[in-house]
Amino acid sequence: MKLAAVVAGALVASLHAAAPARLQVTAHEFSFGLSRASLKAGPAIVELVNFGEDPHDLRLQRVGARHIAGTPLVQAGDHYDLSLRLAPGKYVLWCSVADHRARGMHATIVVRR
Ligand SMILES: [Cu+2]
Repeated sequence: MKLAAVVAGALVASLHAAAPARLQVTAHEFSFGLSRASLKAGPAIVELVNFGEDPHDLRLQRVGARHIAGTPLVQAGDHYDLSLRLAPGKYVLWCSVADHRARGMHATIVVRR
C-alpha cells in the first residue's frame, strides 16, 4: 500500500466523520413531517421549515434528559437551522406554540450510536 493512498484515505475518513447528520422537519397545521426517522449520534443540523400559515417552533428533548433544545419562532415560509450534538437515544419533538403539540405537532426520532 502506498503511503499517499493511506493518507488520502484517512483524510477522506476524517472529513466524512466531521459532516453533521441532517434532519429536516416540515411544519404544517398541525403536524410535523420528518425527512428521516433515525440519524447518527454526533453533530447534527435539524432544519425546521414552516410550510404552514402560522408561526411554529421546534422543541427537541432526549427521553430521560433534562435539556430541551429548540429553535426560535419560525414564520410562515421561513426556516431555521438548529445546530446541536445528539447523544444516542430516543427523542421527542414538538411545537411549543399554544396548543399545537396537543393538536398533533409532535414526533419521535431515534439517534443511533
Ligand atoms: Cu406550531
